[in-house]
Amino acid sequence: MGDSTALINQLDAHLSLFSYIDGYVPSSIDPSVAAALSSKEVAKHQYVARWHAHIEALVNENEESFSSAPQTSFAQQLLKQFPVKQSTNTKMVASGDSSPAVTDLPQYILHQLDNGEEVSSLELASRLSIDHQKLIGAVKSLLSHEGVIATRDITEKRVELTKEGEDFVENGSAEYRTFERVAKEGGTPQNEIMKESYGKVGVSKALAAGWISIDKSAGAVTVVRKVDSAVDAVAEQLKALKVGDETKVDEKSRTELKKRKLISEVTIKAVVLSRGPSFTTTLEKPEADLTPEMIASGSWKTTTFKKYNFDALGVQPASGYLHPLMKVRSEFRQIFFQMGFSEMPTNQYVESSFWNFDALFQPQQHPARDAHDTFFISEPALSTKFPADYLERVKTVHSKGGFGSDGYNYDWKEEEAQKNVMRTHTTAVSARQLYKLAQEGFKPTKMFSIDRVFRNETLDATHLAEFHQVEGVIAEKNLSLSHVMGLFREFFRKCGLENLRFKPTYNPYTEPSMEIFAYHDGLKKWVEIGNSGMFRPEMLLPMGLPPDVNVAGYGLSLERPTMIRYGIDNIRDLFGPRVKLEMIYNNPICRLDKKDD
Ligand code: FB9
Repeated sequence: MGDSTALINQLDAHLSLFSYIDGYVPSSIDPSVAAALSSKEVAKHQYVARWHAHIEALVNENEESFSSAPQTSFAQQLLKQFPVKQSTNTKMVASGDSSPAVTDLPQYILHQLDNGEEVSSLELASRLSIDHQKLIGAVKSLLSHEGVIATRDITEKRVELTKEGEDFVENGSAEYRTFERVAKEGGTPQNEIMKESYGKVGVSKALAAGWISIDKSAGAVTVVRKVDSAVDAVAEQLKALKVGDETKVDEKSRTELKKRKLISEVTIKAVVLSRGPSFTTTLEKPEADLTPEMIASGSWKTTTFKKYNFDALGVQPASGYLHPLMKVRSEFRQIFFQMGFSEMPTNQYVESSFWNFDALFQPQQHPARDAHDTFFISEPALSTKFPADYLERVKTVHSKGGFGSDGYNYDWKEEEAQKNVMRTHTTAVSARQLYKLAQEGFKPTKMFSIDRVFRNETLDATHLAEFHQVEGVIAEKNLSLSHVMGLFREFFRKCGLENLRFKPTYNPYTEPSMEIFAYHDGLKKWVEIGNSGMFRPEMLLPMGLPPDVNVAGYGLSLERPTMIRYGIDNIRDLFGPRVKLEMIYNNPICRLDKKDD
């Protein structure tokens, strides 16, 4: 990566630290650096683009906001990297001094045009030895005064020195430096010279110029001088071109310099200026604001107001951004609401083992219930408030069975159920809501939840210790598996997934249970998109739900669809301290049902 690109990235990063209005103070060299950057380079970088447009706007508006601006250290770095383009005999502005002579550039231009002749912006800039872009800035602010001046776009081919050309001007051409050294040392071992950055080209060019020769007589191959003195014509030519004195260098030499990548031809966009239909040399500063006094006095009728610059960049509103996960969440919420689901309250991460496991008929010795999978809370360690009668029924169905079930036939302990945990699934919330539904009197219900769940799992590229579970619960009399499969099809169709397959699986709280797979056209493979099942009667009947009511549940994550939707393959780039804010700022809108292009 070229160092200029590196520095542009650095500039972009540097500028990204500032929201414009109250942050960044442009320095006096900003306009020059802005001018030095090609629009192609600028366009690639959001903050450089915003800075560039801002500098341009400021230059057009009132250039004094730069002349006084201090040269920030970053500016100095920039300048080293982006030496200001040398137009004909212009003095370097890097040293922070803006062009001393003309303070009011627009006024100066009007005086130049007062003689009725046309003049090119390049000509004016060289006359004033100021940066051409600076002059263009003043022209633009003059153009904001209707009809005062007229401009005609022109392009001019200009020769510019490349970095190496600049170096030759600075330190002499490679061949001349070679000759100098050989002359000073009275002969130099060739391999010594070759170590120099200018060595290889220097020797071949100095040989070609007849300034040196190779002496193989003594052991080491030595380069010796062949002439008493030499003139560094190349450096002279480059100096002439640098100050725009192109006449001093004939076509042949110019071609040679181009071939040696010491100069490059650039096309400069410029304008020819002339008097406009309502030309005047006395510009009255257009009013920017319409004041109550103007209205009261009626002076607004004769006052010229500054034209609104609708191209001016507005103040980037400091706005919030939705994290992609939240965008996908709102997609799922819309789909659930469209399908008549109501949202369950999930604002409690800490759950008792009773609601997280026991209520779901998950036995107390189930592996998921030990600290390897579940985060247990040390303070407050226990919950003690449970609906006593319901707890009894849960105890019974676990230990002895009932409702046609054998149960697990073990000694169910209330103290185990009291242990607080970070909920491992939002199915705990479903259990609470189903119990509430039973207590309030059953009615057909569809509920969903989307929120964080916590599992003490081994971390890898797709697993963190927490993820967002999306869960749907459907409770209806005589609800069958086919109903549910139909509903899953409709749900995932709205997620843009048409081709589903169901694979039997096991969950402690559902029987039958199914994993859901979908063929993902983008990934060209079958993807596991969720898990589901019919909640067991041992879970539902102790709650007091009518025996003919069946309840289906299904769940998936938010992270997986988001990673697929946004092409993120490591969950740490989606969630957590490593997330790049840019990803948050620039991630596109999420339309689950739209085929990702
Ligand atoms: O999200 C998952 N996969 C998925 C979902 C959508 C999707 O959309 C694409 C844009 C098109 C792509 C992929 N999974 C569930 C499947 C797998 O990723 C799985 O490996 C990981 N699962 C998580 C649990 O990991 C331990 C995802 C998470 C999950 C699994 C099960 C449930 C919820 C989340 C459940 C349940 C359930 C079952 C019965 C009754 C009630 C709830």
